[in-house]
Amino acid sequence: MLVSSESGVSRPGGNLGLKGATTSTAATTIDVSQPINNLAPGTTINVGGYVKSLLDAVSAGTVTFSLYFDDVLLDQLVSTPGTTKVYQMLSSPSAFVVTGGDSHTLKLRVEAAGFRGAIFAADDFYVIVASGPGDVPVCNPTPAPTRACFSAQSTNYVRNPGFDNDPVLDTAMAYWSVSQGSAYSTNSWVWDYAGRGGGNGFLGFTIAGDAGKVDSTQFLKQENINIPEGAIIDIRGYVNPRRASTVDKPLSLTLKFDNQVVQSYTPQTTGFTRIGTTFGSRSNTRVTIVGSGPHTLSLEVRTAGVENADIYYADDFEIKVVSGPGGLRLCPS
Ligand SMILES: [Ca+2]
Ligand SMILES: [Ca+2]
Repeated sequence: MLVSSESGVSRPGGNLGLKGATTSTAATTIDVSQPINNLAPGTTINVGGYVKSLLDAVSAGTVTFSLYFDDVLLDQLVSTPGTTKVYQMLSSPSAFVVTGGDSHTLKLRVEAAGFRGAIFAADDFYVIVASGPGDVPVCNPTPAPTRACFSAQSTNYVRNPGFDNDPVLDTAMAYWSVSQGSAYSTNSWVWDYAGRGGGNGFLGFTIAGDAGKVDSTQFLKQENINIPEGAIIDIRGYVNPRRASTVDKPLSLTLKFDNQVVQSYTPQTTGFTRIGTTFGSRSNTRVTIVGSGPHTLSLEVRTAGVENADIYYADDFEIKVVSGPGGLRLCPS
């Protein structure tokens, strides 16, 4: 394994992070350690740091991170496809009491197998004294990051994601809203053949005549999505453009979360395709939640030049939290 300090992997608030890469797919282990001196026995400390797997989400490989203080295993994290490229906290489960002499070692062990190339990044390690020997309080104490887990909804954060009838609101457009430029028909709505694989999906279409050719954008939105600031999400939906985009008849479909563009798609063909963040081989980055919310998912579809026609279908939106604020790992479900 080759490790180096690089700028591209730093957590926010710094310039560099540690990056590790393998030169073969063979199983390999690397220890990254630092001597920690002048900690007397009986001192109580909080220990932690942040790590992320850099594997592709489709990789069969795994990375295991283990955090040690004086060879005591404090925490361990095994990468999953759902959390790759997301920094997560590795930390002591509770304040740790130092034993032995005054000289100690903080160690991160990284074990990887089955993948060649960049496999991990690590940053922002800490050893913070909570109390001195004999529980003597610390003058001007520094708060340590708390090791809570984040209780994400196990279900999709998008309500009525497939445009099925909502039993409470009794409409297939429950929780969704539409606004649009003048070329779009106000009858753009859920249709029972516009779904992915059949069934219900949203259909946007233009009105007849020259008015239907006007350069117009339709906004399909779901508001009131509550996810805390700093959490990281995967977001996706499926869209089916009903024509290819051309110079004189442009068509583009843009998925956004609040003001962040997740992905913009200019179709060269028809048919359902996924639009969103990293899934499989897609390289789009995940979305970090900005602001306290509530938040808005939107699909913006711009069309021009084609009247009285189906422009696109949309279906099966999904938002899943992959990390809580501050790199909190998800609570076991
Ligand atoms: Ca850094
Ligand atoms: Ca559907």
